Amino acid sequence: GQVINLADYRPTDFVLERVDLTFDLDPTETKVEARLIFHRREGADPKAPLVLDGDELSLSGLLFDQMEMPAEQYTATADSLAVYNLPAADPFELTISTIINPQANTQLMGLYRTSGIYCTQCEAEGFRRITYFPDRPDVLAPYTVNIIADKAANPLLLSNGNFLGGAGYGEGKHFAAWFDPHPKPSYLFALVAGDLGVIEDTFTTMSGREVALKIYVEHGKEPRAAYAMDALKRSMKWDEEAFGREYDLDIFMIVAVSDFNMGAMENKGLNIFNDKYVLADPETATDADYANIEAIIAHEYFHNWTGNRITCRDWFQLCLKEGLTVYRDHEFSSDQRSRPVKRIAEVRHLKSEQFPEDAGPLAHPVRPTKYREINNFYTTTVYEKGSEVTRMIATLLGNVTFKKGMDIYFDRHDGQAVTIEDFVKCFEDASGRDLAQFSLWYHQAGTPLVTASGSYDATAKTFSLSLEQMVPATPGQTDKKPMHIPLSLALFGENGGKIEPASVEGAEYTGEVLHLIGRTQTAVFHGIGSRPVVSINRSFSAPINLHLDQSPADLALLARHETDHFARWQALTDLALPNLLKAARDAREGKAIACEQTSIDALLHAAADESLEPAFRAQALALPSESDISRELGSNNDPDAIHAGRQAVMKQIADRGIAIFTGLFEKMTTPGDFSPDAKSAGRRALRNAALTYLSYVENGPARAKAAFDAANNMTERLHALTVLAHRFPESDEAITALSTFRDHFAENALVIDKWFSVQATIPGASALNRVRKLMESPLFKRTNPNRVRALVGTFAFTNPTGFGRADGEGYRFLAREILDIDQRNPQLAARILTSMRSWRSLEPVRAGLARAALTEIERAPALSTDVRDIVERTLK
Ligand code: BAL
Ligand code: ZN
Repeated sequence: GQVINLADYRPTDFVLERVDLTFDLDPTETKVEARLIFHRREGADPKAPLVLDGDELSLSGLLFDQMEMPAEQYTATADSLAVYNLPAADPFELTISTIINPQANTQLMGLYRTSGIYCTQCEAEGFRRITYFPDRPDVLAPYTVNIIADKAANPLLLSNGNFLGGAGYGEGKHFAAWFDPHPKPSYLFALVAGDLGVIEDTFTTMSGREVALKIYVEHGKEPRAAYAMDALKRSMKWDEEAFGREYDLDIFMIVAVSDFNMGAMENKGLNIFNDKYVLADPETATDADYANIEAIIAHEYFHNWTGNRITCRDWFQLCLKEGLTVYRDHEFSSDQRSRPVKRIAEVRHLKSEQFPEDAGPLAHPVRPTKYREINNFYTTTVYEKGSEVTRMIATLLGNVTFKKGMDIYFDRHDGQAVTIEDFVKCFEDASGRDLAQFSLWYHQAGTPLVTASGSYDATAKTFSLSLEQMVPATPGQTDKKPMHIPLSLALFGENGGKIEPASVEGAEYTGEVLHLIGRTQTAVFHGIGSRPVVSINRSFSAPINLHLDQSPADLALLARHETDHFARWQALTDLALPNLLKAARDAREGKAIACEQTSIDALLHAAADESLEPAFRAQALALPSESDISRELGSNNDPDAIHAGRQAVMKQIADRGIAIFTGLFEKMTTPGDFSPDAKSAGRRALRNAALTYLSYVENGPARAKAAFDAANNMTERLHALTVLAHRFPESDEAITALSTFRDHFAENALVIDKWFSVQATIPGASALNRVRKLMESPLFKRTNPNRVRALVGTFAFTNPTGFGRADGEGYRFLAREILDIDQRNPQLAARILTSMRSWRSLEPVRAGLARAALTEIERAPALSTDVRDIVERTLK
């Protein structure tokens, strides 16, 4: 794996005009014939050879314009095919034959087998495992695909685009032909063959065309695809209404498979999904599952315009399609559900996943400039921070101008492979604003820290807000320039009413957005009649860390009166956090832990406030997680102390709020038929939060056990099981509930994943032995990525006291597992290994043990490029 640099980008010497693929499918010996028509690009070196990418391929035939290619005119290796003496200008056809083994493909990249069906995953560089090809996103062509296969085993033969026709093919075989008229890069190629069930529907587009919709799942699972179909139709409608984007083929297909590295894949007209993000029913899916399905169905569908019609010039531009499409799916979910609650969930996710990445050894810009393994750049920085950057453009320009910029983008670049610069230019043209400084968000890694302090002058009736920004150093970037930071900001009076300034000096302040552009800047608000309480970064308008000293009383005022409910939640979090940090420090020193009362009262006030939606109240009650606390502490972290401190704070809140929690637990039921809508989900979330707190007061498993037995939906059942297992792991109630749950759902892989995850997250040093034992269970399947993530991934990512136990055994365990997984599936191994990214912020003993485990991985022979890249960057 050598380093690829953005600066080295240049277009191909040859233009690909057409692709004609024929697959003769066989589990271990699939014959692939690729007929490719090329011509030399105008102005390209007339002597340059054509060099195609391969990966573990062997060439079984090569024709030039249907004639055998002389051996001296090409060289073929497992990872490339170079062809010499090609025409200077005329088009020519190469026919490339390869034989591949889908059954042996455990990497799940290229063409592979899962539960008896054939499927593909080509992004980013999987197509080169199928045939030699210019496997890069700026090579776009229309594809014809012919699939030949045994008819009984594979009644279904699918590929991208529109169905051309099919027929028998002798000896029990049949074939089907597909044509995709939209030029596409190879990473969007897909093929599926096998025997699957289907649910069908139609969608009539805004111009009146009828599109056939099909979702394919394993036989018998059809009813569980109904919600995904509903989400798909809502997504198609929303993209027409919100962005004016219509679907462009006669058919849109989704196939759900059980072995998949990613969440899902946006292949043109034929999305392939991890079945976790398709299948749901009231009995087996949680509210979070429903919300994820809705979001991911939408995300992949939205890629049809942001990703497929307009794609990336090179993989450095990954955020061009991912950041933008995440932004679009966030907007969709916000419109379908509660916008502030969705925003809170987004920010929680960003802070718990992306902020640690940006603060650690794996930090990289949203638009990186170099990589060794592109698979390792499907990160929360590219996706979630990329989405935040798009969101900031909308905040800076306002929604109307933002949409105008999007229209320019769609008009100007349809059918092209473009860059972030092309994208940003559309918004400069729409607004007349210079976005050069703003573009640093794409190029500078690290979470900016904004330090703010306000002072009120009663005589002058002015409020001065001093702001200072600092972008921390990150690997390869030590000198940072000041960024253009849009801070949504408002002032509130002592009575809770909003104060409108007469004018603002020292900073642009338009539409309640303050533009911070200097390293330091002071904004003076005039006409302020009484001391204001300032609310900064409302709706989390910029992905920054904010330091602003506010008194508990001021925060409590915002928690009650902010009109932006995200900011209310932020105020509650800001009230809780110092208590949690202090509790962690006190626990470390063996001191008694006591909470500051204002914070508890504000929290309980929000919990009991019936004018607030239940989903919001549940978010308010979910305190910052243990990893949030360690991120805030920053260094010298002891996971046991953080855990003990947080538990003590929970207990104090529970003791004081017992009446409120008892009331909520009784009242927040959802009688009648199950409905996954956001409102009902909010009631369940609040009821579950109450159950958690009550387990601290009652200190016994009885209530959770009763809730487990009485639950008529997975959200409450799984939560009750979690409370039992996490709070009372040794109790008979927990042990019985875990085995009842396992036996009842043994046939449902997605529920069994949950059963593994609940146990992987039981706090404390004994978790490791539990995980080891679970790996010996007949239900544990090493070849299934969902199962490995559910047990090993969840343990490493979300069990700080179990994984980070003081003797370092958790880290050693992970090292061995990574080496084992890497043999089969490097992408999966590398992803789970990123759970070690914050090792330097541990206290010295644990940090030393973590380093030793990482070093053990680094020294192992025959590491994949994926794992080598992560381990070396993590240790550097
Ligand atoms: N493109 C890979 C999966 C996704 O982000 O949609
Ligand atoms: Zn995506």
